[in-house]
Amino acid sequence: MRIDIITVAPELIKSPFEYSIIKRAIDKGFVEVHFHNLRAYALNKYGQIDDMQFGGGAGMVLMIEPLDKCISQLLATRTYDEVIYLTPDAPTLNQHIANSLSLKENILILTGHYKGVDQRVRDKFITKELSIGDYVLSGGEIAAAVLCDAIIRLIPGVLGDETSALTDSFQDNLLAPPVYTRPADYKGLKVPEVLLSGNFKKIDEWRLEQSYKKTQTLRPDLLND
Ligand code: 6GU
Repeated sequence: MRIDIITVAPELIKSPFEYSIIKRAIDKGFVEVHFHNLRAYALNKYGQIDDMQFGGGAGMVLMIEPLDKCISQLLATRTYDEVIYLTPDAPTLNQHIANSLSLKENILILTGHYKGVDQRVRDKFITKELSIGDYVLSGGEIAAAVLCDAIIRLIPGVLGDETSALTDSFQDNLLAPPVYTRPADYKGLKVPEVLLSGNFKKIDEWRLEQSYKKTQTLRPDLLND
């Protein structure tokens, strides 16, 4: 997979790609991530990429011209399966969407900033818009890191234990069950007996039941999906 990210703040987004599972996925060649600084496509020597919005109102808007130059150049180089715009005024990312994106070959991600981008950019280039939740961030960079992490760990082969992504919270619309490790008794705080029983059928049943109870209490909305 190849992911291209257009951003006005490349430094803000790079470090999550330099650690742990994501770094290993890149090192092993499962994914390539390329950052493109929108500033390099600025209109003038002052590096202008944004302007005040028509009709008045607070906040700057990313202009269509630098974005057109940047996106068109990338589109001329390869075919993208999705051109994603990250913005709070969009449907929310979920595990189902992450699963489907993890099977793509080329993804282009545009991160918003300030008041967002000129609507014509969205109309002309964007194939999918996503938010990462019902709250507002200062920019889309952190959201892009979140999206990429969610996608990359799902690419087949990235996780050592092939089953471990399948037992994540949300993979079957259920929250993950509680987990325990040694010691079995810590100052009287005991691990549930069933987990020590060696009866794996019982253990699976217990975990599923715990997942259901937890989901019913904390996220009943997931059970209605
Ligand atoms: Cl994708 N961007 C920004 N700026 N804020 C957000 C978001 C995205 N998703 C939730 N809040």
